[in-house]
Amino acid sequence: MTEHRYSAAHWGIYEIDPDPAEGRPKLRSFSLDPDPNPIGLDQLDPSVTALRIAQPAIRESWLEAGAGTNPSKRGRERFVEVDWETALDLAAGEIARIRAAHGNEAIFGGSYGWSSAGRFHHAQSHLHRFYNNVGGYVHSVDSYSLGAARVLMPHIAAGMDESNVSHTSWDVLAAHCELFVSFGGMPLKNTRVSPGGAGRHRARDGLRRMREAGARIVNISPVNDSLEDGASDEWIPIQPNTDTAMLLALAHVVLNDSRFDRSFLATHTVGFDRFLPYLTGEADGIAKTPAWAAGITGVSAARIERLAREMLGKRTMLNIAWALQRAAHGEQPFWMLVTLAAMLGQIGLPGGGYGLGYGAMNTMGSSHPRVPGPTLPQGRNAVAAFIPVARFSDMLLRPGETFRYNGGLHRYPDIRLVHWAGGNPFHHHQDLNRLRLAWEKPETIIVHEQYWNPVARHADIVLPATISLEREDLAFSTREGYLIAMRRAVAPYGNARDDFAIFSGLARRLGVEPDYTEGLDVFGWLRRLYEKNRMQVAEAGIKLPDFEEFWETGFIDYSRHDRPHVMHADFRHDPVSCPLPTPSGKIEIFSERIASFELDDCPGHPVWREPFEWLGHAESKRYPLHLLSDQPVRRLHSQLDQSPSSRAGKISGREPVYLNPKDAAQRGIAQGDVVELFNDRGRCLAGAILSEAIMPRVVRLSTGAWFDPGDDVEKHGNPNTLTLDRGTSSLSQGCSALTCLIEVRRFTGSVPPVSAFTLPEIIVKEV
Ligand SMILES: Nc1nc2c(c(=O)[nH]1)N[C@H]1C(S)=C(S)[C@@H](COP(=O)(O)OP(=O)(O)OC[C@H]3O[C@@H](n4cnc5c(=O)[nH]c(N)nc54)[C@H](O)[C@@H]3O)O[C@H]1N2
Ligand SMILES: Nc1nc2c(c(=O)[nH]1)N[C@H]1C(S)=C(S)[C@@H](COP(=O)(O)OP(=O)(O)OC[C@H]3O[C@@H](n4cnc5c(=O)[nH]c(N)nc54)[C@H](O)[C@@H]3O)O[C@H]1N2
Ligand SMILES: [Mo]
Repeated sequence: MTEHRYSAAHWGIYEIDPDPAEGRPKLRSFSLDPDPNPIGLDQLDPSVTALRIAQPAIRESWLEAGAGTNPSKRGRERFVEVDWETALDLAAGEIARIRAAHGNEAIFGGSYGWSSAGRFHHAQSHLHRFYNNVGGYVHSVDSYSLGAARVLMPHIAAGMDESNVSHTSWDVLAAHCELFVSFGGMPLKNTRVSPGGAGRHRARDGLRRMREAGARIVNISPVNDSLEDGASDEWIPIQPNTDTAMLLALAHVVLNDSRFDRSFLATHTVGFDRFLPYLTGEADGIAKTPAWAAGITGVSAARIERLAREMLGKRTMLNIAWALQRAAHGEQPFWMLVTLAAMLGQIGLPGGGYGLGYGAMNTMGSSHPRVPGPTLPQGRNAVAAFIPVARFSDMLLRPGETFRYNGGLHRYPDIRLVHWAGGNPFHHHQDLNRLRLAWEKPETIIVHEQYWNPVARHADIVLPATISLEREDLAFSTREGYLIAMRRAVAPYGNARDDFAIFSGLARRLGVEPDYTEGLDVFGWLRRLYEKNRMQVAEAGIKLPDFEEFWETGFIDYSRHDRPHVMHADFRHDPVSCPLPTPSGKIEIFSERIASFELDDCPGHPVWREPFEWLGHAESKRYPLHLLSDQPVRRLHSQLDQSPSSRAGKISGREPVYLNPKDAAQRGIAQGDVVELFNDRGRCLAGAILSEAIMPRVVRLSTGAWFDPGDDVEKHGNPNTLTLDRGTSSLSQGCSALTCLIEVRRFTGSVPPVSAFTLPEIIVKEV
């Protein structure tokens, strides 16, 4: 019998070819995946491995002159390789020193990031578990993905963790949906991933089946290529960040249509009457009519009116991309989408209602059962101080200052030590020039990384971590249908260690190793996590094999328990016995709780507020283009940017920027030119692609090119050189990266070479 060997990544499941042809194992796509994702096939490519970190390394002047020396040289200085004993002694010594001198409140362990798939070797979980054993750490809440929605949605309908795994399944949509209207489209490129491991990629087929069954699909977005394969029947271009105005106008038409039926509002929602005077204009003198919205959105009044009337006559699913809440006042489009769906009265009906992110992950639309997965216990954090995750630079730059968050008033802690494992702030954070200044504040920065990427280069103590193909693990993602036995494919690179081993070494030095490891090795943990999960799954009525059998077989396939699913069906059927987890148990069109926070920038019902920057803004005279920094097609964030498939998409080695031909012509820019994107926050280079798929005055530069700062310009095309680092609102303090004005010009100087994929200078000490 051939042995089955699998590995999993966020982007899919891969089979490890046991018969290596080239001296290293080959990865194949999972044979049960109808639409496999090629992103992960390059994981062992020599060009990827060439950037691996082989040995612990210390920033030179930190090593020579001690913590806090020359912090402005972070990211610009040489490293000195040291052995593991030295590196762990130095790191543990710093942790002990900072704790003794300033307390655990001076340690930031928020460590946001996607890390790798695998429930045991999850880098952040280990970091949190380790620090919880030594007195705690300052943590972060929410995510860059869903900063505004995570805070808003529990007040008005249901939290995002619940929502993400309870979307109406594609089979139901195919059978019942007649009109699928998506704000921000349905970008298949994004459905390639699920956190923890995508199983069968289902969105392409889901869309196809819905179309074949006759549904009309409408894409409301500044870009038209978001419904691949020409799957949208209509593209309605809209000015970025103005969707709330369009949603209000759609609601205005619905309100005045004879078919408008208030019965669902009466039984399943609260607060419509408090919102109504705002919608009609009685409250502020501005009726939110299609004519009003046309002036803001650029969508004609007639088009808005026609669409609203069509919604009233059809089984309609209203969908929204997460990107819309990653913007100034990002709560509003989500709140208004739910409000409009409630007015249409189809929430909880098959194929109708609302969706928050079909097109953000593979998860949405799954009909796989909802079973629990294995989780590594993290323990309890003794430190209460926290930040909303995207306020990281603010925290470092403004210790002691207060910030508002979800109705509370909090204070930024004074951070001396930053410890990161499994995330890349020089990928995910906004306004990277500002981050670089903030990054000078801590005395010590410890980073566990696999690759010499921007965050490793900006650290003081660099600890090399293994990749998932070098370890054994369990992969699971809710409603992805699988539990995977992840097998080791290759030996660790150089002297890289698992994060578990690294933290065990630190725990030993700090006297807490038995608490941290509980005396178990990797297989001891895998067995324990599996057995606990097996019991939980048994409670859900599904019997799993014992660990040995599971490990031999390679995976558990839950798909024989698949069932069609309709979001909010129970609530619709009986709102009293199946209430929503909101204060009223109903959908809150007016939220007493949010109103009680008395926030100027987020009142008690959905409103249109001008974004901090947008095409209707006075500032757009200086910076006349709106920058969309969306998720990249060819990689996950910054992961595998050095791979052949990511590099194949570059132009003169730089990330492509999409421009409308009209905007390009005005600026004398031709296809393939190296261009410079700039605003007051920064400048970066990129390679121009001219495309009618992007509306005039909008440009698109995807995230993920490894940050490559030159003397005065970022050379590689990282959009966070330009983005705005400001909280979405004082309710949620989310990331507002999608609110960003810029200008573009042809680059005329001599083009500096990209250095992102060149190793930093490393001093190798003879042992
Ligand atoms: N402008 C703009 N910015 C954005 C966004 C946007 O839309 N526009 N989107 C935001 C969103 S939604 C997100 S989620 C963030 C993503 O931001 P991140 O999640 O921080 O980005 P990744 O590139 O996935 O970073 C993961 C890092 O972990 C490392 N890693 C992987 N596995 C392991 C491991 O096992 N151990 C250790 N020690 N390290 C490991 C990888 O090498 C990589 O450097 O970006 C945000 N930033
Ligand atoms: N291949 C790949 N897939 C990924 C990721 C990745 O890095 N690579 N990242 C994953 C992660 S962490 C997340 S959180 C999700 C994110 O999922 P999303 O946030 O939904 O993804 P984006 O690609 O940023 O944006 C989706 C679409 O919204 C459009 N859009 C932007 N602003 C506006 C606006 O103001 N109005 C309208 N109407 N449309 C707008 C964008 O142009 C884009 O087409 O994707 C996940 N999927
Ligand atoms: Mo995300």
